[in-house]
Amino acid sequence: MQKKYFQPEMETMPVEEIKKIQDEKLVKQVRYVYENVKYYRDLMDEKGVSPDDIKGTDDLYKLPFVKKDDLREAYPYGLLATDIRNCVRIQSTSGTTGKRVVAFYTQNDVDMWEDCCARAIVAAGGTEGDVCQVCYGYGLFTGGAGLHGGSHRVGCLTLPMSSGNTDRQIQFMMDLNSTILCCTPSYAAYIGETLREKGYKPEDNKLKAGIFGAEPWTEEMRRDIEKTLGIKAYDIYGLTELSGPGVAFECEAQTGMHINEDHFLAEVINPETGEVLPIGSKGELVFTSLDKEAFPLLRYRTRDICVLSREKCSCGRTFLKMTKPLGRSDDMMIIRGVNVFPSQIEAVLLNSGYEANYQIIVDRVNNTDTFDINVEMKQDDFTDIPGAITKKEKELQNAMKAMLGINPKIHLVTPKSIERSEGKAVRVIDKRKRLGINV
Ligand code: DLL
Repeated sequence: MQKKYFQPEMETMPVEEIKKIQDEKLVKQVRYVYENVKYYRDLMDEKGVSPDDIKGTDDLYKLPFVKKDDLREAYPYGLLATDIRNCVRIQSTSGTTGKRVVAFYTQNDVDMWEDCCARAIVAAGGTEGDVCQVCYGYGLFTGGAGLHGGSHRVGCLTLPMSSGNTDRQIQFMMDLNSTILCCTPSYAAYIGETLREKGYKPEDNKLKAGIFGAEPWTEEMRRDIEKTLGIKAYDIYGLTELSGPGVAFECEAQTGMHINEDHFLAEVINPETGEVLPIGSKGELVFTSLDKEAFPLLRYRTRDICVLSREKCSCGRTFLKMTKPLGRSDDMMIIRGVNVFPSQIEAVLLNSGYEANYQIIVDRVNNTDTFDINVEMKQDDFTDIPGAITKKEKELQNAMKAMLGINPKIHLVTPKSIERSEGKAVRVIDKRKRLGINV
């Protein structure tokens, strides 16, 4: 049966009631964190704030911020709030200079996360009659696991494809009549293009909706994907630290993503000063989890820049809306859906005996991100033995792949050929900006 909401009692709750629930949950979550996580206790003690000072969401500003660096410092167990025996899952994302962010989940945490993804699927028109093809990566990345769990909850027939092997994706899509496609927008565009090349028209597939996120994309790209696949394309946002996809999701209005406010409390701050900005201002998105058990986060700085809105939505949902991320307040790049920091690349170069003279060039060609790194050889490495440089490039590529999880194209260039800068070195040239992508 077609449902409009997965959990209507929460998703359409009057705003004053949402605030009341958030007030109550925040008080509990802060006390829980203070009592169970030494790292937080120390941060709060240092700031002179105790759980008694937090009587509701209006007191949120009193709490210290937490950043990715804190997660790194506390790796792997430092922010765990429960006995490891209560945890049933970890997921992970790449972090700066090799240390990954590892997020832990109890069964309740997984249930909450999957509910959030189920809300997104139902908002995109999903029902138990749908065939949901999940081609986000499965494994440590949260995309596959999150949408997979959500699809089960809705009762869709779930195709756990993971990413890649486009011919097989298309074969299953056609033979098993997939109606919902979940993947990164660039992969959706690539699938669309491949279908077209194979001679399929949009009406030849049974797809009706796509749930696309994990990387920046534009309205132009949305229109393009909708046209080539003959679907409605919905945005979905999330981050591993908070659970994964489903922190926010788009509804039929396609005008921003509803934040699952009964689980995640959102603020926007000035990234320079930390000052909390009024709703409607552009700033860095900060999240506080409200009912997580294993890996709760208080005032976590996402580094994603966006604008929040409390305007009434035509879909009937009352949850706050966020715009697409409009950029980042740090230097993280998202390449083929994978988070990459220049510092990781630099670490590999230095560990492999190169100097920090390099340039990263990212572009999007035929809807796929290209990723090239020019690296200067040292004078002694310069050789004209045939194949020697190609061999070194391959070695460096393997080291990069091991660190980043994706394969850049390495170009060893002659010493002193990368332009030196007198100010801040221009390490990254992201040509995707020309496509209007908010990198
Ligand atoms: O990308 C979780 C996810 C999976 C979201 C599948 C949506 C779909 P991480 O790998 O931890 O988690 O990366 C989180 O990706 O801080 C944003 O910068 C970016 N991001 C996520 N969703 C979107 C989106 C997953 N819809 C980081 N638009 C976040 C733009 C997004 N950027």
